[in-house]
Amino acid sequence: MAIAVELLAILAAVGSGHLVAGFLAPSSSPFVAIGDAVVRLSPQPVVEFAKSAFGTADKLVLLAGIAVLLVLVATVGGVAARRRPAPGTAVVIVLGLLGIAAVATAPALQPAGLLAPVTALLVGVLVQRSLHRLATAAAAEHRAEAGAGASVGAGASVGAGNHGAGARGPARLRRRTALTGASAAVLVGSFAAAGGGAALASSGRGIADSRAALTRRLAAARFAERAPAIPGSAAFPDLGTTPFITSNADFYRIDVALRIPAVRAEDWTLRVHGRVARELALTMDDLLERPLVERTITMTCVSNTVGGNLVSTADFVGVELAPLLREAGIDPGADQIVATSRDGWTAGTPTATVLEPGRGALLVVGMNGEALPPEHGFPVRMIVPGLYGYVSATKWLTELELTTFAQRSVYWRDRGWAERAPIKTQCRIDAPVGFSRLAPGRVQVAGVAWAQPVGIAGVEVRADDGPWVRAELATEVGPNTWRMWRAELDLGSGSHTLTARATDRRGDTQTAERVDPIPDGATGWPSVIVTVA
Ligand SMILES: Nc1nc2c(c(=O)[nH]1)N[C@H]1C(S)=C(S)[C@@H](COP(=O)(O)O)O[C@H]1N2
Ligand SMILES: [Mo]
Repeated sequence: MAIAVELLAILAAVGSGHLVAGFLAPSSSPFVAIGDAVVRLSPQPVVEFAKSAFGTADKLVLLAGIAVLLVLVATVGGVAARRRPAPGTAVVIVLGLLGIAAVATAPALQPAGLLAPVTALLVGVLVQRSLHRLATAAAAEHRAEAGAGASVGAGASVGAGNHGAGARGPARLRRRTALTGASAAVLVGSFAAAGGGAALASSGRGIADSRAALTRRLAAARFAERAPAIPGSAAFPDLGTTPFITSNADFYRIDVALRIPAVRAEDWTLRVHGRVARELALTMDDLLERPLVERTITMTCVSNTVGGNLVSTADFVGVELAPLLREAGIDPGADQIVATSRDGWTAGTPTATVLEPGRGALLVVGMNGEALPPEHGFPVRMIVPGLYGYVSATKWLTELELTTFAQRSVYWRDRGWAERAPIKTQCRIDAPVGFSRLAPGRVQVAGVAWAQPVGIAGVEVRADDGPWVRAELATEVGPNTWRMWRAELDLGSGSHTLTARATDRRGDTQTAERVDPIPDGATGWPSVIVTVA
């Protein structure tokens, strides 16, 4: 019973905290904030392990892990509180203080946000004390009655025994009923509160209508430049290559945000500051007054392993970043642009790369004909073609600071990743898939290759240690996008390793040397093993 009391108290704390957070500031939910804190404080190898073991499910796994831990702590607290409530109360208070600390140290603290973990602590203590009192009373009644039963057996008068039971019975029933009722109410109330908080966070103060309005606005806008239509010859979907344009639903997603920051387009501002002659503060209206461009760009994550799928292509809509920065008047010594996300995440981009003529760095508002999806950075993100996402593609962008690499470090650099990270030339075999069984004879091999921002000049394929065969390249869409390729190989029966390698327009062929993604991107040739029979 004491364990159930402790569990219910913690559940009530989590639920009420989530509800208040839903009203005020979703990221201030103590449960989520503790998850965020775990991510912040985890040593880099742990975070990397979680990313590789669970992919995008890593967030769910983390929150589930915290839930399991809470159950364990509640059990310990409950056992300690079997006689007196104090040890159980202490456990609730410690957890509550942890929640407050997690919210208070979050990088994007909003002062009102502290109300959620404080509420959680108070509700947790209140529920623990009240239920503990009820449970103790019910248990005392139970013992007293058991004692009365024993004395009946020892020969006390039946009348007296009846009288005793008659007096205690209804009281015991009342206490039991009260305890059961209160427990059920706490249980249902906690889940309702948590659900309500989640609903509020995702819709009440949500961004759906703001996003829809921005999508309509972009559809009606005049464009200075549109992405050309993708020719059918740019991909080989019938051979099993990935579609040229990745749908928003299929676009890879990587970020450390447990909860997607909700910023309405009309509330969004971008501050450009630091080593500039004139600070800028831009609203969405300011941004959309600038020439709108639409470009097809392939984004790549530095964590992509050889053969992996953390690479996707979309038509992005935005405005050129370089002229905007020039208007602010950049100090020539400011070699780094630190871009900050609403949730406090940061990326550092070389200023020179952003200012490079023709680089096409963008502040992005649209993706494949809609406003940015919430998980891809609504309302505004940055994209710099040719750089891995962690040094260039800040989602939920709020701030650009002109500074130096010497002066300021950023999120992933603090965790052992490289300061600068241009995308490495790479390719992937999409067909045949690994471990296929194929009929002997001519086999179609197909895949994608990328070398932003210079583009792909060639791809070669071979079976085992055989001669390299030049692949046929699909129509090029642009140097900042991936390029599909296909080739035919003659395979006899047996097991074969098919290997590919790409050459970029600088004339560099990707190295065979296999290195891990950390610190600045994986290298090595992709290969698949197939069986011909
Ligand atoms: N705010 C924020 N922006 C971020 C990240 C992040 O963790 N937080 N991750 C970056 C990384 S590592 C990559 S690869 C890209 C991925 O963008 P996508 O999720 O839209 O594909 O976003 C970048 N922008
Ligand atoms: Mo990434």
